[in-house]
Amino acid sequence: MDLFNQTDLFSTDEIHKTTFDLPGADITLFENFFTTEESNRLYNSLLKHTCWGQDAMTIYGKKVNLPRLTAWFGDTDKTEPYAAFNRKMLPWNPDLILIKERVEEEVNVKFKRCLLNYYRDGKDSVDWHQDYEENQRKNTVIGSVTFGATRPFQLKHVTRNDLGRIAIPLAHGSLLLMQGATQNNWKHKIPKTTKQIQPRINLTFRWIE
Ligand SMILES: O=C(O)CCC(=O)C(=O)O
Ligand SMILES: [Mn+2]
Repeated sequence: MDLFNQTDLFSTDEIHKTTFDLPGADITLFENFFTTEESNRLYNSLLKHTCWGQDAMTIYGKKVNLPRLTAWFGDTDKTEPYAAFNRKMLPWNPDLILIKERVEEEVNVKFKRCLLNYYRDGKDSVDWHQDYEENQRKNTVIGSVTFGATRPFQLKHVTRNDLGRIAIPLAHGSLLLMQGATQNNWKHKIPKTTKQIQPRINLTFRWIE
């Protein structure tokens, strides 16, 4: 299935790097970080071979399913608390090792784990949040890789409303690096949309225990 072939005559598979000048953030986008051919293969393979699970959150004593499917991978098979839920962490597989090593070439860290999110359609989303625990957010690295539909990655500063919202479109084969104190100063989300869109897979590589 080649759903995400670029049809634009002028587009190429060249990596395009953009840095965002936002206060208290260190964010770089690499478009075409993976070629269209690699991205199509990885999208299909991850979609088919990942053991996708339905996590839930408890809100006011009521169990509510997260609006997306997830899977955790990492260095060990320790359980990882996430969104008030314990999901088993699965060992790395060849697709994830390939992606992880390519991302690691751009940053001076070795990632310890990765959260996969599968957004089946426009109703799937992730609400405003910051990554990592509160006491860890001042110096972190997140490597966020997208395959499938382009969705806007919205950012808003934790305290400064005057800065407004920023939306970075994360396209098939892109890498978004968030470093330094980004998680401490900015929240992010993937909003829902009523548009008919293709599914999307996002991988966030993390390095703190
Ligand atoms: O899907 C995305 O681009 C973001 C996912 C995310 O923020 C998370 O899993 O923490
Ligand atoms: Mn996040």
